[in-house]
Amino acid sequence: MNYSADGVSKDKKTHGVSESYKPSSKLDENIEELNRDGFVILKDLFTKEDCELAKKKIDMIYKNQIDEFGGKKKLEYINDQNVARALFVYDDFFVQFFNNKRILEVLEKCFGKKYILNLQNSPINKPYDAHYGSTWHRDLSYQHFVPSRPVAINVLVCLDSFTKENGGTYILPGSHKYEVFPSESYRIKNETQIEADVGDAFIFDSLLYHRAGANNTGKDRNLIVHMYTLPFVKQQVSFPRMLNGKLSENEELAYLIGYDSETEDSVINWRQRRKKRYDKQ
Ligand SMILES: O=C(O)CCC(=O)C(=O)O
Ligand SMILES: [Fe+2]
Repeated sequence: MNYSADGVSKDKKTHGVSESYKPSSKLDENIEELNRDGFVILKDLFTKEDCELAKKKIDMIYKNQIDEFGGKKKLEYINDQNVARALFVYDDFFVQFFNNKRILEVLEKCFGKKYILNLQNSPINKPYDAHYGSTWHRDLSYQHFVPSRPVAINVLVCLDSFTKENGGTYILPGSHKYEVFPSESYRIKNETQIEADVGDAFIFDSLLYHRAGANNTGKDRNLIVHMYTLPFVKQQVSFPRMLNGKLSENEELAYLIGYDSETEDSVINWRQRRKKRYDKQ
């Protein structure tokens, strides 16, 4: 934008402003929102059919995980009921949700080329019921530093629409930029509820304070929660060790799953991995 001598821009929308951000694509606009407000919503990434099928499959995976752990009571004992974890390890149908081109292009703008999937879980937001996500938190628990660039980014895929009635996620916009959790009066004044449609992705900086809303409908609110991180952050569970070589054929997907950022068991193994990289060059 050009400025006249008195600093008034040609379109007369600013004066005294000599620096402004100029997005050159829709993607740049998304990144601007994500950086400044800490969140952005991408519309229509997944079909209704795939979202419906995902819900059925999540139900089956969750039942399987209840059995794995020895029953529902035991999950309740550790306060981990109503969440299915590591979905794509149980069914590779779920790869498409974290390996989506439009999501990855946002992530690459934020992280550069090197980042991994840290988790893929599905909390099942039951009517009139709270879970670990219903109180204010950051997805990097206990962290109070704020980095100059994102270390972790969440992508929530809406399998049901997020509405005021069914408890769409509440956020505190811009809170990823501040170390300390704000006061109650600030929270009440500034909390904003996310509304989105089936198939949308709600993307936010993992340091943004958020909570699930109260579900006051008779139906579950389903979603898939992803967190992606720079590779030095440990995964919630080790996908490479769970998969044991599965899904490692495609190099980019393998990197995303974390095959290249595991801690090695020995110096020999560490050097073998490094050798493979040199062999390729
Ligand atoms: O259910 C939601 O809207 C948010 C869930 C959440 O914050 C989490 O799983 O960490
Ligand atoms: Fe969360």
